[in-house]
Amino acid sequence: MGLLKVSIVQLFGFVVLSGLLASPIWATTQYYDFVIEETPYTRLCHTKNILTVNGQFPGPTIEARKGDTVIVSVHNHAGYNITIHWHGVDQPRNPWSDGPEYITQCPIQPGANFTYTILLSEEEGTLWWHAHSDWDRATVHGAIILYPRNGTTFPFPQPYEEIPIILGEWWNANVSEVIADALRTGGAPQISDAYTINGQPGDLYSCSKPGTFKALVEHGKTYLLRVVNAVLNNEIFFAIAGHRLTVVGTDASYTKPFTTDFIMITPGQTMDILLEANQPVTNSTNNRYYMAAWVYSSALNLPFDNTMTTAIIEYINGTSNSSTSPQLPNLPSHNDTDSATNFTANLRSLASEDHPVDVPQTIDERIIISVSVNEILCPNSSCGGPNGNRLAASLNNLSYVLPRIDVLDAYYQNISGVYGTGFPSQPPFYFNFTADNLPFSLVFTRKATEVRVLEYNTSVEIVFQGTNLLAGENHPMHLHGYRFFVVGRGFGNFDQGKDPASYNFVDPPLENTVGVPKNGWAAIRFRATNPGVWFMHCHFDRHFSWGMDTAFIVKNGTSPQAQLLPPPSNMPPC
Ligand SMILES: *[C@@H]1O[C@H](CO)[C@@H](O)[C@H](O)[C@H]1NC(C)=O
Ligand SMILES: *[C@@H]1O[C@H](CO)[C@@H](O)[C@H](O)[C@H]1NC(C)=O
Ligand SMILES: *[C@@H]1O[C@H](CO)[C@@H](O)[C@H](O)[C@H]1NC(C)=O
Ligand SMILES: *[C@@H]1O[C@H](CO)[C@@H](O)[C@H](O)[C@H]1NC(C)=O
Ligand SMILES: *[C@@H]1O[C@H](CO)[C@@H](O)[C@H](O)[C@H]1NC(C)=O
Ligand SMILES: *[C@@H]1O[C@H](CO)[C@@H](O)[C@H](O)[C@H]1NC(C)=O
Ligand SMILES: *[C@@H]1O[C@H](CO)[C@@H](O)[C@H](O)[C@H]1NC(C)=O
Ligand SMILES: *[C@@H]1O[C@H](CO)[C@@H](O)[C@H](O)[C@H]1NC(C)=O
Ligand SMILES: *[C@@H]1O[C@H](CO)[C@@H](O)[C@H](O)[C@H]1NC(C)=O
Ligand SMILES: *[C@@H]1O[C@H](CO)[C@@H](O)[C@H](O)[C@H]1NC(C)=O
Ligand SMILES: *[C@@H]1O[C@H](CO)[C@@H](O)[C@H](O)[C@H]1NC(C)=O
Ligand SMILES: *[C@@H]1O[C@H](CO)[C@@H](O)[C@H](O)[C@H]1NC(C)=O
Ligand SMILES: [Cu+2]
Repeated sequence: MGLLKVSIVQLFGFVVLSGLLASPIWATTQYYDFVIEETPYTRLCHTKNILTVNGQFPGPTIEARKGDTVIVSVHNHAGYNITIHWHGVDQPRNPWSDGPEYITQCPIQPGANFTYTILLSEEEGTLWWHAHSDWDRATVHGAIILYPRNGTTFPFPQPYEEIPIILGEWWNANVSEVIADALRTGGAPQISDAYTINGQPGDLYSCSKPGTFKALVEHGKTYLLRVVNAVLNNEIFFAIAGHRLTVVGTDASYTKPFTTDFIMITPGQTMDILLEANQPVTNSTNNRYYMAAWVYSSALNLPFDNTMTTAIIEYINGTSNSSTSPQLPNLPSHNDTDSATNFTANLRSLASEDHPVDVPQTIDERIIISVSVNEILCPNSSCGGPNGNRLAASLNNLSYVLPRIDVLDAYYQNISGVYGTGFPSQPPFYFNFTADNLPFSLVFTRKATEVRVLEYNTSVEIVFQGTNLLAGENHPMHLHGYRFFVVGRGFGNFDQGKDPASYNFVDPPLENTVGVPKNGWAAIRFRATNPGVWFMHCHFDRHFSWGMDTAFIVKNGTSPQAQLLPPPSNMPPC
């Protein structure tokens, strides 16, 4: 495709959509209706009402091509406030449709509706959407599949078929009550009862065998697995018995293909994986293979749901023998940090001529953020957390509190008293963040609603520094409105003098969620060219609920193309 042709299209090819948004002529617009409902579902021998979209769990898949626009009308027919987030979509200049409750919008209240405009730009591969209010995303989520633009192809041979793999986490209890109870008592939330693949726990759980997800494959064909980790509180190891996995993309960005026996995926991340159906089908006992997933638990001594979810790959033409169990894959042990680290280190951007990278080589601002699980003092020592205190979590020792009206509205309309702009660019106190034993006095944090303001076009580096306060563990940090290059990761304390020398500026992965290693650090870079209010938070929902969050306000630039779009007329009121 000639450069000249592209620039002509860009010069002359814009059509006006909804009177506001310009869109190139090769792009199309898709429309979806999402009805939020409470729907009875039976899993693990229990029937309960769950929140769904259009009665489905997982919810409907959105399919589009790179650069398209997707319009989703959300109608709330349930008894809950709700919002929807389009996870990993940059939404250029359009934070109005990003979704996080009390950050960019007020919730869609029962009986109300809101129409989201999802502006796709550079994303290509797999993303997902999920509720961004309380823990509603446990059941309100689905895949977003972004095909190459017409006239372009995958940077790998066309797969025969695609298989979505959405990993979820299931409670027999009412999920709203699980988090509400935890926040009331100050203790840790009740752990889940199962993990799910495409909504099903699978054969190894009680009452689950009949519904187990099964993918039929044909010997000799290659399949594209689109894996989404929609689990709430845990990182996951995933593997398929008898097969190796070739990772070709993550977070809607292509990677250099690499072949592995298992993947480690954090909540919020997606992975595109080629599966070659290369096992023989000539005998009757081996035409079915389990795919399986369980937790990678980086923290020592924290209780977690250690069950295993499975689904089945079945070769057609083989003889199915239902009295023989398929083989199980070997998953790394729950505490195998080496395997998790080695896997993650293999993720590299494709960085080809057709998929170049544009890593900021120099930065205007480095922001160092300590990431901690904390306590808040309970005066009567009778809260449910450690030492009779209340569990909390923080970034740079501030535990974020959601305001009563959204930050975007307050910013846009200049309403004072909603948020402060004092989120610090450094941890307020330097200590040996990852030491085995830390003074107890450091474990406390305080609540605040502080954001950080960035000038348009600032080249930013963020170093997330994990700490060993209460429990060192991995934290999947997610930034809205941007994808970022993960230029460095390491264990121990980040060393400003030494560590940047080992950054990868050649082919770092482009992600929207980065796993910050347990008792370690991760460095990301991006250029602040998307004006708006953009949430940043840990994608473990318990940490998110405890305040491991902040937001960036990126100011308007000078040209009209560097400024916020106007708000839609039907923003939900508070
Ligand atoms: C969950 O519990 C809350 C609070 O008790 C209740 O209002 C809600 O209807 C329950 N949700 C479902 C889906 O049953
Ligand atoms: C959506 O809500 C608006 C009020 O904000 C209302 O006028 C409209 O009828 C609603 N549409 C539907 C389909 O419910
Ligand atoms: C994309 O290509 C398909 C088939 O090649 C065609 O049916 C479709 O109309 C094209 N869409 C656009 C927006 O050009
Ligand atoms: C079935 O195929 C597998 C894999 O090739 C082989 O290891 C096994 O021995 C075969 N079993 C029988 C009964 O032929
Ligand atoms: C199915 O497997 C069982 C147990 O391994 C075996 O006894 C039986 O002969 C098999 N049936 C067929 C049709 O292969
Ligand atoms: C990891 O778990 C295994 C048991 O599954 C245990 O033997 C081993 O000591 C653990 N390793 C660490 C570092 O805790
Ligand atoms: C991880 O990678 C290192 C260095 O490549 C290697 O020495 C180690 O054995 C690997 N560990 C695991 C568990 O794969
Ligand atoms: C202890 O204090 C907390 C508030 O800090 C309160 O919620 C709780 O009810 C109190 N418990 C008792 C037993 O007084
Ligand atoms: C920080 O703590 C780690 C782990 O306990 C220890 O190995 C390291 O020596 C400490 N660093 C300093 C500078 O004290
Ligand atoms: C965090 O702030 C609290 C006070 O709000 C203080 O008690 C604590 O020592 C601080 N911890 C760190 C690690 O800075
Ligand atoms: C940013 O630019 C838009 C479009 O020109 C304008 O409406 C808005 O007031 C500007 N400032 C802020 C804070 O959004
Ligand atoms: C629902 O949202 C409205 C508007 O922000 C708020 O006033 C109300 O308290 C919320 N309801 C619940 C149950 O959180
Ligand atoms: Cu976390």
